[in-house]
Amino acid sequence: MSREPPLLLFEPEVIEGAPASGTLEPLGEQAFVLRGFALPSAPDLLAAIHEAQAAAPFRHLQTPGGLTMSVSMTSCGPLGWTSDPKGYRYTPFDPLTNKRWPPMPPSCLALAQAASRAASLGDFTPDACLINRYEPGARLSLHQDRDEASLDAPIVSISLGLPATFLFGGHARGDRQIRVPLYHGDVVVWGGVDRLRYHGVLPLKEGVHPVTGAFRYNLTLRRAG
Ligand code: MD6
Ligand code: FE
Repeated sequence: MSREPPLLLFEPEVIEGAPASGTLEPLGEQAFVLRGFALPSAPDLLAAIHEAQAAAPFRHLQTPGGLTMSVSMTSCGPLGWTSDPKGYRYTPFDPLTNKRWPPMPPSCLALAQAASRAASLGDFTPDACLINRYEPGARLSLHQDRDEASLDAPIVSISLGLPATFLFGGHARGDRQIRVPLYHGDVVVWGGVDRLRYHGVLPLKEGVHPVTGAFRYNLTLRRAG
């Protein structure tokens, strides 16, 4: 049987080497890649990252197991995600500066709401935006996102800069994973029955992106409180 053609969300825009912009690719029943969905907002999002990092610098967090994460992180919005030898949690204050996290930029909020609607996951008002910065070699090992108080809200994840390979598995750590290439401007949205699926990011390959240089950025918006 032939597959349905992908659903067009908006007028396509071409990026070299990347799948066609404007397509909605299913990863699960309630998990999708929205190709190129963040391209129109990319300049605003990158300016927002720049502003956030001036107030809340990127840092390599320690895991409860005592390892240093290869991805550097910061946050914006009312709640920020943090990790140290005592555990993972969301906090209203940045432990590095003891100040509130920088505000969530309107461009992030608007994009998260639009992406959730485009994926038929309903109204979404995130209160936390985790900002990940990958340099070549940085990776994120297989995990579930389960530190949020509202597990019924979806997660919206925006990729900017160098491409990465995203691993998307099942509900058990050992379940088979699919490999999903993510490019500048792609948005992953998942919720509902897929909300607790294991996922990770393979080590970032060396490269130079015209907009972000040697980095990949990922913004992950959640309802944490
Ligand atoms: C990343 N993303 O793409 C890491 N988590 O850099 C995540 O860990 C993630 O993309 C939950 C939902 C979507 C994600
Ligand atoms: Fe995650």
